[in-house]
Amino acid sequence: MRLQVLTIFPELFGPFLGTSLVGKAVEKGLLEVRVHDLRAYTEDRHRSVDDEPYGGGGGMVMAAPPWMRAVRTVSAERSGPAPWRVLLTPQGRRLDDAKVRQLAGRGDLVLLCGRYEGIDERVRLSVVDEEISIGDYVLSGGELPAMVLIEALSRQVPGVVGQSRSVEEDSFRAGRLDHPHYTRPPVVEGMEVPAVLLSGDHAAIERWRAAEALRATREKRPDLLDGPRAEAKWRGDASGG
Ligand code: 4HQ
Repeated sequence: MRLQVLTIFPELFGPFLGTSLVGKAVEKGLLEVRVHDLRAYTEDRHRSVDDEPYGGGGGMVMAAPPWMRAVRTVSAERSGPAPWRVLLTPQGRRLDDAKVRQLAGRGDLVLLCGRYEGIDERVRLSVVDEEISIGDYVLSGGELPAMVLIEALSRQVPGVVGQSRSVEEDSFRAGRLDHPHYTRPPVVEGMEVPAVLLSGDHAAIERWRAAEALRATREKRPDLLDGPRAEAKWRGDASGG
């Protein structure tokens, strides 16, 4: 999978793209990420990317021309199908597991990371295919949302997540939360590991984990178990996400 990022803070991505599972995916060539400095697409002496909002009010708005040039340039760099262009914004559809998988299947992506009060609306109208939000809170830029998306996408790329923990087993894939985990030491401040996990009875361990996953979901995220989407999922409908 190939991702391109447009930002005025490309330096934010360095350590992230070189570390842990994402770092390994990039190293192995399973994931290709190119980070572009939006300022490279400005044409004035000061390389300015923002301006005052029409209609007045506080804050600054990112001007359209550098974005238009940047998105069109990086989108046309390779022959073949045009990349899918995603704007990170609280106005977008909330990211979830189904959306991550859908985006992972779209092939190349261009991620637009805005700053300030946002980007001139005409950028969205002309060079954005989809708006994505990582949640209902306000950040100062789209860079962290882009990293959230990149990390989630990387886990969908075949070969990135080792066989020790299959992507198919992942929490949410099954529409429920994960079961609790334990490791050594056997006693921590008086709290013991559930005996079944030490029993060596793998069938019993699987039953316990399934029951605990269901219990945790009922207790912490009942919304995952009820409603039309969850019902469709248990029936195995495509619409169930
Ligand atoms: N932003 N999910 C970029 C967000 C956000 C979010 C705020 C995006 C500021 C300029 N993006 N603008 N939440 O809070 O994606």
